[in-house]
Amino acid sequence: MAWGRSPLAAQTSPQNQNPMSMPAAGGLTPLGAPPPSDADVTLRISPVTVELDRAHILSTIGYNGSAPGPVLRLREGKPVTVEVINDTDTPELVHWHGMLIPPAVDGTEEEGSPLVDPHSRRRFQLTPRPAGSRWYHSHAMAMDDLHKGAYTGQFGFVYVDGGNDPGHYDQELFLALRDWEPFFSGSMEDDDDDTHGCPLLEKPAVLNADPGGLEVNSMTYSINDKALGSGEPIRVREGQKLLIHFLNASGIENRRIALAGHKMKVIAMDGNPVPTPQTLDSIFLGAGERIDVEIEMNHPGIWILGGTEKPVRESGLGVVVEYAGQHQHPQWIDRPKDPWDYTLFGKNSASSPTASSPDPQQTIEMIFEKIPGGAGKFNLFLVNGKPYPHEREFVLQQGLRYRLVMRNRTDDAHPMHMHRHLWEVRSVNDKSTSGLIKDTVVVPYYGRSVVDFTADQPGLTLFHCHIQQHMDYGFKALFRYA
Ligand SMILES: [Cu+2]
Repeated sequence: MAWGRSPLAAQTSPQNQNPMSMPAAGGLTPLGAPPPSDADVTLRISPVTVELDRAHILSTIGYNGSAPGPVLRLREGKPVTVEVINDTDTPELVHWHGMLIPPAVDGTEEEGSPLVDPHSRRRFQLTPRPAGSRWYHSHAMAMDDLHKGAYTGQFGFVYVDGGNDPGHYDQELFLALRDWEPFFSGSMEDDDDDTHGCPLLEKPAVLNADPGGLEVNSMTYSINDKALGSGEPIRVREGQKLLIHFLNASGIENRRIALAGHKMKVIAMDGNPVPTPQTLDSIFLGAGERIDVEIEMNHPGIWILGGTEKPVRESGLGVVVEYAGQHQHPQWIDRPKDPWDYTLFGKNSASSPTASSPDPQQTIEMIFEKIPGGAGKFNLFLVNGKPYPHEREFVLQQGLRYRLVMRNRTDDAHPMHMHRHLWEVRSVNDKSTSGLIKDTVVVPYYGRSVVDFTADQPGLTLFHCHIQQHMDYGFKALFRYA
């Protein structure tokens, strides 16, 4: 498969898209291609095969015959009709992560979105907004079935065009980080955390010493649908400027990645431009997060773009970046990891001397706890002392500005996501910032994160950890509007 035809480089535009011409790349069989339809976007959920490399040809569930599904390019504010066809034997939900849309089309059972029943189809109309890098994925529960929900190939980018993209790039790429063939493990390698060494503001004085439950692990990785060394390289020329949209589409782990020999300028997080861009050796993405980077191609050679953890990279999480005219073996360079710190990207006194954000009118306190082995074979997660569901505990008044204080009293870093709303990050472990807008925030190991948001999207709103197993075993909450 040529690079330019990989599913995430092929950009479909609903305005001029013939559904039959959508790329069926990625799978060995084109059986999942959608039938003719007058919907703007057709997503067909069906079994697919994904050839990561010759040794790993997987069977999973995907969209339109591939995994990842097609990159959908939608126009901000222009309504689209989406037809979801479910060719599988289980009910499904397509969630539009990061979009400000009503619960009925958000693809979330807890919010009351309708299921797409097995072997049936359903139409949704939604108005994509705000502009930026969003994504779509299954929001089905998986519980102890590692062939459902976020463990499948049901994910893809949605890029919402705002019409004011300067576009001074030689190449624009969509790269999704993934793990495959998940399995249960009693001893999770803690290679995804990156928040150890932080102040442990929320560490309890007495720790629960019960043996932990089984966790979900993986040793098979890819970027898009190819393992490192398989598939075509990203071909570049000296002097080019790349725009790369990264997505951590894992339902299992947070990840740090780098491009050997190059720095990456972070310009947007979760699709929203950052107030203070930073140029870094590596970037960290919690499950569900997106980061947009610019890269100056100023170091000719053949390089690896991939996971900074060697076992992860060598098990597939990477892609080769090849300058024209170069012929050596792909190189990796280990670099010291700077601590990942969201507050660096917020407004600072230099960039915005008069920076001020609206003061919140109410504060919501949330305490996250883990009961080792509290869900039979698995761990149980609590929000304010209870697993989901809570009884009318988080009630919002429309129009008010809220402060959400997330206190993580567990030994994992959790990527917390709130549907249908935008968060402004205000502090991480008491280091304050403002102006950084996100929909998913990694709350550090035994740490504390504070975000503000305006209750301006009436209807039920799901809040949860984006690690599928944590969400399935208690780690979610529902916000209601009064
Ligand atoms: Cu979690």
